Amino acid sequence: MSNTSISLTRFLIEEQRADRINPDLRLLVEVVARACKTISIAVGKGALGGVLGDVGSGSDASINVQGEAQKKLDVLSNEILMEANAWGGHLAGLASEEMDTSHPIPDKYPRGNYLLLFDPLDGSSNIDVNVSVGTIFSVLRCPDGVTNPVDADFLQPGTAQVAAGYCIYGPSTTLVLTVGHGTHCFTLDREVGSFVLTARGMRIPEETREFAVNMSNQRHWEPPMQAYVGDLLLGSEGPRGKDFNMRWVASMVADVHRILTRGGIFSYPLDRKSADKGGRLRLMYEANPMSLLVEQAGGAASTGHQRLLEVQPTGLHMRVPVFLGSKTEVEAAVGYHAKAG
Ligand code: AFP
Repeated sequence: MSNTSISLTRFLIEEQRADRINPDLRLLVEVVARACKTISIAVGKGALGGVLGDVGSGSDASINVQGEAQKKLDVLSNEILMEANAWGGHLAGLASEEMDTSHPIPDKYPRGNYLLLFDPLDGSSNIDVNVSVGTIFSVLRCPDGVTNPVDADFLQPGTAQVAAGYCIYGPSTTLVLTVGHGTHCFTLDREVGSFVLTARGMRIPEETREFAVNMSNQRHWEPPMQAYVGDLLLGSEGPRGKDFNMRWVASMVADVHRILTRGGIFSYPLDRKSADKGGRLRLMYEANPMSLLVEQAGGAASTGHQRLLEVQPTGLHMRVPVFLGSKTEVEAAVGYHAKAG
């Protein structure tokens, strides 16, 4: 680490001096970042830490509110984030993708003005195969006058987020953060134990030749998505007039990180398999925080029909179709949906 490098702590203090965040939000981000360092250590130990695999098996398997088998690291990461955020006095309540309902801060601690939502370990199908996973988080204001928040208090559109970010546990551990004034990237210096600013004001290239989608769902997609991806695959011989490449990690953090770094479009559209649920990805824990980060980096995010950040949530675990990334390409995908009505 050079003498001129900017730690996350320094970055946040400077944001506070510039009146872009207050001390409580600064503390909140620091506490989440510290929890992510602990999760990073657990993820990094892999099989040596005894944390791979599912919680229970067969009829004893632990199933979360999403109907998915819980991994040991899902549970551990959730516990780390819950414990780290309980006592600081900056939060009024928490909600996690792994828990059925929201949790107010326990009575024995002071309560603050913020609500924190998180997906403790996104991409958990990749844990056991040593592929990047990550933590995603979103911060909302607790409604005025509410001291004991319930689920309904969390149901605010993505435009109401005051901060959002993710931490990716890959070859390096990287925290990507917005407090509403650009999207910034910090890399964990493992020897020092500190996040260091490595990209200020990330910008997603407007044009791209790269798309990310789970192609195995193709036959289940609706006609506009079929038409859109069909034209991408035709490449230079089709109406788009250029060849496209495809990438799919199945960890949203990894796919979005690539897009924030070099452009691209990420999509998880509505398909016949997930139509009754409204989509595959969770609005409050995945789509909203990622959409804010992407918009703050000059990209766009849509359901195909509506700006994602303007979707009014109807439940904590609501799901939505997602198209996000390079602006021109997201607009192209939305165009196919508009044409189909
Ligand atoms: P898990 O955390 O259950 O593995 O889900 C990951 C995820 O929500 C998102 O990170 C991926 O982009 C997407 O699901 C992968 O979905 P498919 O497994 O259907 O490709």
